Amino acid sequence: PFLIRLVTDPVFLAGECTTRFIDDTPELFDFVPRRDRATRLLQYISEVIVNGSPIVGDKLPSLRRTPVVVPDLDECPLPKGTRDRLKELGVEGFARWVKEQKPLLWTDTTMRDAHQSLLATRFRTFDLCQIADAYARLLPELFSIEMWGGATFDTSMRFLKESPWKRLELLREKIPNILFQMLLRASSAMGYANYPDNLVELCVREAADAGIDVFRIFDALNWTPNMRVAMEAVQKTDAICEAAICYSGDILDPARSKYDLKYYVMLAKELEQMGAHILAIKDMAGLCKPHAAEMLVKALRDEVDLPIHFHTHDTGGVQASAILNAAEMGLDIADGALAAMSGGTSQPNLNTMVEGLRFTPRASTLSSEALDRISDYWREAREFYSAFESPTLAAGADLYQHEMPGGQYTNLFQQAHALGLSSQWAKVCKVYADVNQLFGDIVKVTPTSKAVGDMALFLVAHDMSCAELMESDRELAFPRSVLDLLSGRMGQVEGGFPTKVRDRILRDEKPLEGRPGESLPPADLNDAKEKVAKMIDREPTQQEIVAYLMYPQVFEQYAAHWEQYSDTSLLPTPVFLHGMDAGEEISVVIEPGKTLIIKFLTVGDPHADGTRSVFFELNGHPRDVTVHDRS
Ligand code: BTN
Ligand code: 3PY
Ligand code: ZN
Repeated sequence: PFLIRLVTDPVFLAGECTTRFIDDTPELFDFVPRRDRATRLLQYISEVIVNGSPIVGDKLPSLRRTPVVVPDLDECPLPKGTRDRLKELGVEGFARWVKEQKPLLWTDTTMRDAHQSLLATRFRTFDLCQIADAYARLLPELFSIEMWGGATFDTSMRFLKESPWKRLELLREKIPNILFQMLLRASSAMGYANYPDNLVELCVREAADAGIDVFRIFDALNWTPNMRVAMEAVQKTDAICEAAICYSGDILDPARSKYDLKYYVMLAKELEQMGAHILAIKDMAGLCKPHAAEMLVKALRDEVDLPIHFHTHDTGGVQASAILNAAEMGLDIADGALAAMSGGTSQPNLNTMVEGLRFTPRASTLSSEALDRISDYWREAREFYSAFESPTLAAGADLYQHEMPGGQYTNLFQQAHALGLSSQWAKVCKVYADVNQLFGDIVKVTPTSKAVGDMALFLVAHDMSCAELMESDRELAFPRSVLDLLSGRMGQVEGGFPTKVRDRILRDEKPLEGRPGESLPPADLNDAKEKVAKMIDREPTQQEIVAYLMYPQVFEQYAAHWEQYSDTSLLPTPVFLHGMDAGEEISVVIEPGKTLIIKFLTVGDPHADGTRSVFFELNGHPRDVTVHDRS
């Protein structure tokens, strides 16, 4: 039987074998031979051709199937950038350098927040890497590239079946000269719940080792005790600790006194005391109006010694003004997204803001030509993801009532749509605002925004108002996120949640006292290591252990996908999402020097057992794959 298995082993047949073939292929001696990468990739492509991809579902096909041509920059030297400067000056010296700069400095969020807010975080490493070299060579004056954290960690494994760590490694290789920035949800790290302190520390250490230079840390309730563990962990590395105040309410409105100017100044001073190197204003919902931004930056300039970095979303359409006004008041760094990925729930347009400041004292040395050239790439690559675009969904002035974060706005609409509630979208927004008041007017950003959104959908689906909820004592199965929020598992709010509301929702459950991280048992790293080893059949890396501990089920499914299909992140995006057209041919580099030429021929008629054969040419040789037709 060994000989028979050998001559039918696909690696052997595909000519992929080397002289170490027998040593490297112990599974030949198992009764179920493990299939080689080419076969597993063909299996994946066949599944998508016959049954469609689960992440696309019944969404419309992409606008684009052909690869995007990228600029050839071989002749272009690799200039020194902010990362070289950080290495040269150290963190403190670098922060001083930032403050001394006349030009407004810029962070490009296209690789993280922009696609998180516009395309449900679906951009794949494959497409990010294509343009990475152009960033390194053409935009060395950028302050930083935000390319990690937030929802990318979860989404890359859950939907894209690719490793967030590998993304960081590949981009780092291609862009050695510009600072890389990530968004860290303080004690929730890259997740939706508070994690044990040792796991938060490990996340930070691994991310810094893998190449993150700037950690933007926020707590979803602006509760500073919940930021300390993450901040101190960053301070133990060579990376920059950028601590964020999350902006809520309206400092211009005297009637909204909970989040007034004094509140933000106090918070900023506290973060400075806690050792922040940079202060971020994180305006996740785009509420910090042009004159509010001016007032806030001016006050913070006067009261705090740190460089100030402003992040906003253009959901309401007027936020470029907020940035330009803040620049007048001495803002040091601003976030924007490249033109083709800007606007709406994403960041304001970096290309036109840079041009808007040309010939002023805050003018940047960034090349507008380079920005436009790279934006052209994003415009074309975005067409691969048209299945994930939201319908036109402009916010009205009600944005300032419901205060929904940019990343959540399109997402919650999709969730409402899935529940058959999209025709009641205005009501969902109204109830979202009511729920916020019911909970005591809280800061809403991941994960607290998710709790408010889940509660709003829950109430609309039950056709119930906040008042009716409070009047009735009917037992209801509230969303998990709502229970987590009101029980204190996401951290505490200054002054606590309104007692009546908390009791109505938690009933007999006793809320948590103090900081959740204090009462959570430490993550058991050895146990995790053993479990992951079983899933992936080898000794796991620390990065894989972190991924598993943050998202146990997602990681398990991700590992199962790899076992079944190998590394599908190597496939071009249209193939990954939508399969191939008959007659189409692609080449897939599975490792340096090893390329698969895959040509899809046709799908056969169904067999009696419900399977179909899918016919390919692989490196010129006929191959067929059997899949169950579930369509
Ligand atoms: C924010 O609150 O500022 C951003 C919200 C991020 C939403 C992410 S996208 C994927 C995941 N699914 C959700 O429903 N929420 C998160
Ligand atoms: C995230 O946590 O992912 C955010 O973008 C918050 O604004
Ligand atoms: Zn954001």
